[in-house]
Amino acid sequence: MPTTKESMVYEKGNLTNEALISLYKKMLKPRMIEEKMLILLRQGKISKWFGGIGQEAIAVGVTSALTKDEYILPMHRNLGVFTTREIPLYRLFSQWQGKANGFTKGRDRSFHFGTQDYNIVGMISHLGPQLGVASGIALANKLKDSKHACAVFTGEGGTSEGDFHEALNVASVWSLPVLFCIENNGYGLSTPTAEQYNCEHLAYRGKGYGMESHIIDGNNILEVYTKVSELADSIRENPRPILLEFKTFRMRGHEEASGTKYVPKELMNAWAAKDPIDNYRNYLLLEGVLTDEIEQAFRAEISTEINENLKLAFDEEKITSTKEAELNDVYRDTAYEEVTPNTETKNIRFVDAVSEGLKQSMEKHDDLIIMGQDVAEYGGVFKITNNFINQFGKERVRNTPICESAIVSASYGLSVNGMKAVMEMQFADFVSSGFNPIVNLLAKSHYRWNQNADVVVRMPCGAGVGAGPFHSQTNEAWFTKTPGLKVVYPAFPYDAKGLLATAVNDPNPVLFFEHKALYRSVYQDVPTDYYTLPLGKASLLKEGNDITIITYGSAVHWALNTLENNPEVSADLIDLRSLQPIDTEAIYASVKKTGKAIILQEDSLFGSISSDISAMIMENCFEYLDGPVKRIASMETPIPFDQGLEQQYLPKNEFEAALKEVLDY
Ligand SMILES: Cc1ncc(C[n+]2csc(CCOP(=O)(O)OP(=O)(O)O)c2C)c(N)n1
Repeated sequence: MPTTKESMVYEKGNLTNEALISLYKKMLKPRMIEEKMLILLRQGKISKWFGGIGQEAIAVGVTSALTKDEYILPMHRNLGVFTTREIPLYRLFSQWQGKANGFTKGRDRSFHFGTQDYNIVGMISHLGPQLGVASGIALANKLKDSKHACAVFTGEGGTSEGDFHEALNVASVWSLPVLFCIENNGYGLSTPTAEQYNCEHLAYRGKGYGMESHIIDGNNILEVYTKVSELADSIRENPRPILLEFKTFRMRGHEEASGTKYVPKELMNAWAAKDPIDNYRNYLLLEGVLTDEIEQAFRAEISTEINENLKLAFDEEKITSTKEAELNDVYRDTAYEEVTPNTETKNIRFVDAVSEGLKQSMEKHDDLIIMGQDVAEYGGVFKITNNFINQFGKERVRNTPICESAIVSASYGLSVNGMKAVMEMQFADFVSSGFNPIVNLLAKSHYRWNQNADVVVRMPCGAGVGAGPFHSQTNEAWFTKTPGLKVVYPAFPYDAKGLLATAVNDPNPVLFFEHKALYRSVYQDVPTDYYTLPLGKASLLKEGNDITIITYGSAVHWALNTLENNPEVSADLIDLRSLQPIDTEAIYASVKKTGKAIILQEDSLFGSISSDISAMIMENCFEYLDGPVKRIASMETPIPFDQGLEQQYLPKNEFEAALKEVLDY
């Protein structure tokens, strides 16, 4: 059961006077910075401010309890984390002004940044994914046996997100050394706790997760520091997650401009009396540890530091960049490492090629972890990881609970902590449950703070197997739209194996689409050795003069079939193989030669790849065209279950007529 404390009583235990006073100074600094920010805000010199006044004991106490090489994942009110890790203030000020000495090159605001130099991983606005990232970081710590703890923050509002549940559940099932720190400060924007959750204490939820939990007076620095120090020591030795609920109060508006009108005055007054700094100062004065002179000296020193650093930040030029520089920073630069296979081949299925590529990547990268539902003993629903645990063990081939969002976030956490992850979506359709961290966390990470996401998400996708609206989608267009993601979509076993190896080597996030209907129907002679193939290079499957057919995935086989049945058609057949990056050069060269283009895809039409390819051809090859570009795609409905309806939905049977129509134009 969690323990509570009714009033603020300071118990110094074995702490030396030096330690006591250091904690005071560490709290004073963020408070004085915030007071300065409020003045600058009134003067119109800064734009927005999310205040943590009154909550300093939590950020400072937790950060002080961790070692500097342990990761900490703060939220928007945790200035004390950044100052306690001793980030030079001018860098923080520059960050808030969007200047180059900050941490995001003007690309993200306020506390939305991380820095590996200080082992801090910043939040994204969506709050919840932060918790799953901590689980991933802790997993890497555990696998490396680093004996490191890790702490992550959330507000009580953030605990209502599904990510909270997923991250805590995973951490508990896997016994990951994370301190989950809830700052319960009474309000989530204007929403009071009674409208946020319906239990007495959030810490009680720990029991439901099979997790130890504690309630801590978040305004009492000594209680925070001593309790968290003890618990951090404990999880370093005996890895497990612990849920901590810090009781505190938000003394300012959600952000400064929104005010606190909705907060009853009595509540404000009651919590003002519990101010963590005033109370601790009084205690230290009574103990004779602090004197007015020391206090004045601290204030003068911090004030000078703030002013000097503010001057540096204000004097710094506004940031400028070029479109080219911005575009070049979306992805981590990666030198493609070509590995050519020996000549020995074996005739295998698509599914075997994926499995072999993955297995050989596991052999090549000791730090590669596979995660997914039922991937361990069961071998995955498509048996891609069959027998993997015998060779690599259950630590590296991990069954996950059903929690796509937390596993995507945890994959990112592994990457932050220096490892690699391949996550298997059981079906590509279920990626919608992990959509947020893919498009917001993985995709934007390198651009925002130069942190790559070394994650491959495997996506068994596609129709043709009569599996209905939730097991048949080909949803690549959800991701090709998002800068920062790579999207690969092979159509043959040889390509699947080599491209998967490259996707794993690539330090950027890659969505790797594997068409289920091809798994067991397409065979090819595939090199038995490990080899790689470059991303962003299409393959020209057939050469002809009259038309260019552009396609990928399962539709490649429909096109091949159509050409086989119509030997008189002289066409270039381009299998894109990868959609982001996309091989525009191959497309343009072919269209300029043939003067006609038709794009065939399995996805439904509107807002899809074919639309963009069509537009790009118009923009870049217009003068070479002898006819309108044609797009052939599935119907604008969900994918139906009945095989007859599914066939009607798919564009397979319309292709031949459309091809002839364009040829005859
Ligand atoms: C997914 C999502 N929904 C809504 C918001 C808007 N929003 C930002 S902070 C916030 C309140 C958060 O409350 P809490 O987690 O208790 O943290 P606090 O601000 O009180 O420290 C809201 C609603 C958001 N950022 N992300």
